[in-house]
Formats: sequence, structure tokens, C-alpha cells
Amino acid sequence: MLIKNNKAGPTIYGTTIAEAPLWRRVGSRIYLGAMATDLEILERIQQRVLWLSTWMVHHANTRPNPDGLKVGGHQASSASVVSILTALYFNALRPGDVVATKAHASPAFYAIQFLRGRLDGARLATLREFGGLQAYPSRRKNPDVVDLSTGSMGLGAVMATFSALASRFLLDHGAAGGPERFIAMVGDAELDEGNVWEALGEEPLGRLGDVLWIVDVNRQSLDRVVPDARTRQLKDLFVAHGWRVLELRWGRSLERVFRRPGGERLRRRLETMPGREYHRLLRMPAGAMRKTLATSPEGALDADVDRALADFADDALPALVADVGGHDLPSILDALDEAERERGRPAVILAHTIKGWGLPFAADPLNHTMVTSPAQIIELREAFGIPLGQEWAGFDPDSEEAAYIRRLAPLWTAPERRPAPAVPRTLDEPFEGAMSTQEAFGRVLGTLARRPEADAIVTVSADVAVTTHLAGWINRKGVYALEPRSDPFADAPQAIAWRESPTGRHIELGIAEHNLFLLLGALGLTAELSGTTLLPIGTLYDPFVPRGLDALYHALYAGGRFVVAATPSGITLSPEGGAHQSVITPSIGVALPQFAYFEPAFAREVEWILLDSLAAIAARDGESLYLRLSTRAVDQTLAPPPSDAYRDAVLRGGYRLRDARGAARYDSERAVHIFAAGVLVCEAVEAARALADRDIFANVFVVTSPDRLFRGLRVPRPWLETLVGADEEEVPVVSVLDGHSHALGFIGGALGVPHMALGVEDFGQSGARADLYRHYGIDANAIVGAARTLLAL
Ligand SMILES: Cc1ncc(C[n+]2csc(CCOP(=O)(O)OP(=O)(O)O)c2C)c(N)n1
Ligand SMILES: [Mg+2]
Repeated sequence: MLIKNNKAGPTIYGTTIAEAPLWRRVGSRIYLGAMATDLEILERIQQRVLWLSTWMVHHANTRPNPDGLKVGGHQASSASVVSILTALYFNALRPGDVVATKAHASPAFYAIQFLRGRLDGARLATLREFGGLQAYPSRRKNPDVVDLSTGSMGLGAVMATFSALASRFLLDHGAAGGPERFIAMVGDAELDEGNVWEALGEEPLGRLGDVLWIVDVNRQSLDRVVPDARTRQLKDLFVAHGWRVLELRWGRSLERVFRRPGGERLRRRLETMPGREYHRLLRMPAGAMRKTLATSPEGALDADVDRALADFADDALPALVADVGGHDLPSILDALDEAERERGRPAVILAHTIKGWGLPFAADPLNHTMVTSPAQIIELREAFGIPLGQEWAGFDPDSEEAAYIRRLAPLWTAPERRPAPAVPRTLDEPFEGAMSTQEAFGRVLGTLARRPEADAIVTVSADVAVTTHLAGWINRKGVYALEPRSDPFADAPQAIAWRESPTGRHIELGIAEHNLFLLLGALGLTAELSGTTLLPIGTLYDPFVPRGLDALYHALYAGGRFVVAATPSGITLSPEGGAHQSVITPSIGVALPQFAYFEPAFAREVEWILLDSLAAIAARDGESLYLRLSTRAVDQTLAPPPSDAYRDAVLRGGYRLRDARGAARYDSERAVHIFAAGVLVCEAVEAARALADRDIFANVFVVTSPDRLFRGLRVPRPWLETLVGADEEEVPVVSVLDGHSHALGFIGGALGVPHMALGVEDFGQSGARADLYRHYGIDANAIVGAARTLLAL
């Protein structure tokens, strides 16, 4: 698109240019109609964005502040992308575009939302206040303006990119897709995060044409001007991952000088200069710049460079030398337009910028945490031409800027939600004999695969689909690929038929737990972004939950809803050894918000928990599910007979499996409660029998969800108290699980009785199961010992 400063009267489609919309829809495509837009207006808008974002942070740091803590707000990081954001939000964005903004650019982002009429002006004054605008864009907290959450370096942009895959998945399965394009902005140092490259290595991501990244190459991180090698590698790294790279290195003023005599030498000088030296140059007084630039690294005068700069007065040099492409609006608009043109693969714009652009601390290596002083803000206000008392003002409705903004294409808004997918309440699967919860999970999914409700389910695994029992599902539903692929093994039947096509419903990833969680988050957000609800289920080995924990946290925080089935778990996986035995995951399950941790003991419980969770996800009113499963086969005859009460108790977090109160010679002074999670119910029952031989009366409670039981303590009549009878007030507690004891450690305190919490409190190791249970003190003997200690019997 060519931007011309054209204010005159030619008309398009019968309206004067000053009134004509800057976009039009032809069929399903939106065209940015502006054959001529007013660049001067855009420049003025960008100045206002810079002022408002700087003022907003200044205000946040100077308003009455009861605890005196520094509020912060990243004026420099925000200023760095003001030009890019202006080009996007005041020209390039179409109604189908969603944006994951660079997290530290939130002030500029909020200023823009205000100027575009999406955010009440009064909210700007609430930046970083309780209940106000969040420090980093959060769709959980400010859903009215934020498309996609960002904050923890690297995660937001990657989840946005996986959202593009989720949208493509929907289209391939006949649902309306959308949004049409996913734009993610990242800082240059943000790309140090390994999860970015972990994601870009995933094959389908290199072929998603609806993805555009914009890297804010200001050559600065939090602490420093970054090493040059990093910046120089960027282009090759993206190209190696199949991306189209567009560079915005210098602005048009410098490019013009480069074309003059001596200009190529100047270019070389600037482009070979280490980043720190360039930043030093930018911080120099105007008078010192020419000499520094025209002096070669060896100390000789470079006559060519001197000649190239000859026409510029000293005080014109700072602006010229700082003329990087990421602040040159026409160049940015051209790059955005160019990115549009070829949509067969993702594109990235590497935009060189100045951190703190337009502010007193521009390019200062330590500007990350700087905020304007009172004297600086007065100077800026005057420089921006903002009258005193008008600091928060938007554009007058009669102004050219306001008229221009009215002509812009509307920004993306959330689509209407299509009806929620149905989920059966029960499958009435027969579960008999000895069976593990992992096996039950595979059975339930296999049965679901034969029912129409399964149409909303999508499974994901990071190279452990086979060992986490997804085979039955995959055999029925196939593996998702962007195009159909032939299967060279089709004539040689395999345990898993790896049929890849756009209709497949299992997405297989490389061994990358960050990708697993971010993709689950993205698939779990399609209800909000596309209007079509998916029911995502991801599987991984439980010990590797912490490997992707930060991504899991982000996926939940960003609003994704999904199921994680983690198996095998605990030291029960005996011979596999400590590297594969999960110990701390139950505590993670209890602690993570919006993530219900369940660890069922019996097969039917797996069915109920999974279906209940899928129904809640479908209805968008429930939490995500963390289903911690086991490889140990458990005798299903130990389970209570199916009933509504049993199901209800399982979903509330636990039930009483064995009631000692009916025993002959029952004596409440010789009673103990054993609370056991998951497969250790077997040890609990065995211990209860052994205790009975000593006339110690043990009740066994199955804790299906330590998490629900714990959080249930805050309601008026906690489920835990309901489980225990009023006649059992003094009965002490032994708890046991295959994981850190801590996850059930709250029970005694909640009931106000002595409690011994058994669990695994060290790294695991190889061995036979009985040896390990004995060694870590979670076998029946250990339970008996704990009960006797508590009762002093
Ligand atoms: C995972 C993570 N680690 C550390 C931080 C702290 N942090 C915030 S900004 C920043 C530097 C960001 O540099 P860059 O991405 O280049 O952004 P810029 O501010 O230069 O635009 C760091 C380390 C963070 N937010 N997230
Ligand atoms: Mg940076």
C-alpha cells in the first residue's frame, strides 16, 4: 500500500477521501482501501500514543500510593513499539486480526484502545491499580480489550501461534475458523527463551500463513545492550524454520543518505558497529557524533563517511543516526503490506527500534526500569503540545485524527458462541477384574471415539501417545496433518495405524512439554476466539509436568480450558527409576488455580471424572482437569457399587470406602482414619485389615481429589467434615499417597486431630514396587505403624 500525504478532493466510490472508509470487504476478504491516507495524521496519532502511554505510567508512579512501593510500568519498552502499534492499530489491522501485544508495551496498547474508542478514558488512570488495567495484557482480567494474554517472556507469542493452528484445525474439521490472522509481537531478548524455538521447530507451525510475528529489535534486554551475535542470528534462525523474514533495518532518511557518495561506507560503519557502540553514539551530544562516526575503528578519518554526512548540521545528526526502520511509519506500513501478500507460510518482521524512543532516556542501556521525573514530564508535555490539565485528552471529535479513526476498519471482537458440544453423563462401561486408571482412561476414550459426542474432542501428545493409552482413540480418529499423507505402513498392520490427514483428531508433537501445554491452552480457547468449543485432552508422563509448568501456568492464566492426563505417576512405576517417578506433582495439582487435580483409585471414577470435566469445559463454567493416573492394576471389586451418591462423592473429592463403626467391639478411642489417594487405597485397605486384627478400628477414605477436598474447606459445610461423622471428633488421621505427603497434609489440621502424613519425600529410584513402598514408608506396614503411634497402641 502506498501512503501519500494526499488531502485533496479526489473521490473513491463517490465519497471524498476524507470520509471514505479505509477498508472494504469483497467476499470474505477485507481490503485496506486507502489508496491515500494522511501520513501526517498518523504521525500525530503516534505522538499522542507516545504521550498518553508515558503519562499513564508517570501518573501510576506519582498518584497517592499507600505502601510507597515503586509502581513501574516500562515507559521505555512501551515507547519502543509505539510506531509499530500505531501502524497496526491505525492502519493495518483488519476485523479478523487478533494481536498478542508485547507484554511490556501494555501502556501504549491501552492508550491505543482508548483512542480507538474501546476503553473508557478514566481506566487509563488505573494502570497497575487493584481492579484496574493489568501491568501486562491479560484477557482474564481485561477481556474487553485484550485478545491474547502475554507477560511471561516467550509464552504469549507461542500460544498465539498455536491458536492459529487451532483455528486451522477447526476449519479442517468443517467448523467456522477464525480469527483470520494471528499477530504476535515480541521483544528481541524475549527470543532468548528456548520455548520459542521449541515451538518454531514444530512442523505445522512453519506452514501457517495466518501468522505474523513482529520482533522489536531494540538491541536491549532488561540489563544490557544484548550481544551482537544474537541479533545477527535472528534472520537465519527464522529462515531455517521456514519463515519469511522482512527486515526494517533503517528508515528512509538514512537509506537516502546511504545512496549518496560515501553512503555505503556509512552503512557499513553503522552495520558493523557493535550494538553497545551504536547505543553510546545515540547517547552522545550532537556535536560529538560526526567525529565518532567518521573515525574508523582504527582511529583514522573516514573521508567517505564524512562526505556522506556533509549536508547535515550537527543538530540534525542525532535524528538521522537514530533513523531505524521500526520508527519509520511508511516503511512499517509497507512491511505490513508485504507480509500480507504471500500467505503460504508465517512471516516475521524484524523491526529495528529505539528503546525509550522519543523519551529522555532513549537508548540508555539501563532504561528498562526508568520512569520520567517530574521535570522530564513537564518538558515532554510541552514538547508534545499538551495543555496543562489536558493530559488525559483524546482527540476532539471534530479533529482530523478523530475523523481518520472513524474511517478505520473495526477491530476484532469475540464471535458469538455456537452451541456447546454434548457430553454424556456416563458411558456405563463394564470395568472388571484388575485394571489400572491409565488403562481405564484409554478405554473411556476408545468408547467415546465411537460416539458422536466425540466430535469436539481433540487429543494431543508430546511423543507419548502410545504409552499413555491413546492407541484406541488414534486408530479410530486418525492423526491430524495439514494435508493428507500416504501411509507407507498401510500394508503392514501396526498396533497404531498412523493415518495422517486434515480430518485426524489427534495432534502429535515432538518431545516438548511447553508446546503440549501451550497448544492445549490454544485449543482450549477456541470457544472464546472462534466461537466453536473444542474439548482438548493432552497426555504426558506425570514426572514431566514440571518440565512444562510455566507454559501450563500461562495456558491456564490465558483462559484455556483442557484436560491433562498424566501417566505413569509416582514411585509405583518402580523399575523405571527416579528420573521417571513423579514426586512433587500432587502439590502442583493442589496449588495451580483453575486446574482441578484428581487422582482416582478405580476405573469407573476415571470415567466419571473425565466426563464431568469435559461437560464443564463444554459449558465454559468449569476448571481444567489434571488427571494423575497410574500403571498399577487395582482390583475393581474393592470399589463401591456404582450409584449417584458414589459419583457425587468422587467429584467432590473423596468418599468413605470402609466404615469401621459397624465392627463388633467398635471403640472410638481405638479408631483411626486412613485417607488414601489413588492406588495406595490398596495399602490402606490392607493396613485396615491388619489393624483390625489388633482391635484397632480403621476407616478408609478414598481421596479422589486432594485439590477439591482442600479447596472445599472454604465453603460453609466442607465435604471433608461431611465425610467424617460427628461421633468421630477425636479420631486421628493417617494419610498416604504416591507423591509428596504435603498434598494431603492439611487433613488433620482441618479436622483438628493429630495427623501423620505419609508420602514420598525423596527422589525415587529403581526397584520392585514392594521394596520401594517399604523404603519410602508408604506400604501397609508403614500405615499400621503410623496408626499405632498416633493411638499409642
Ligand atoms: C520468563 C521471564 N523471565 C524474565 C522476565 C523479566 N523481564 C521482563 S522484560 C525482560 C527483558 C525483555 O527484553 P526484550 O524482550 O528485548 O524487551 P524490551 O523491553 O527490550 O522491549 C525481562 C528479562 C520476564 N518477564 N519473563
Ligand atoms: Mg529488547
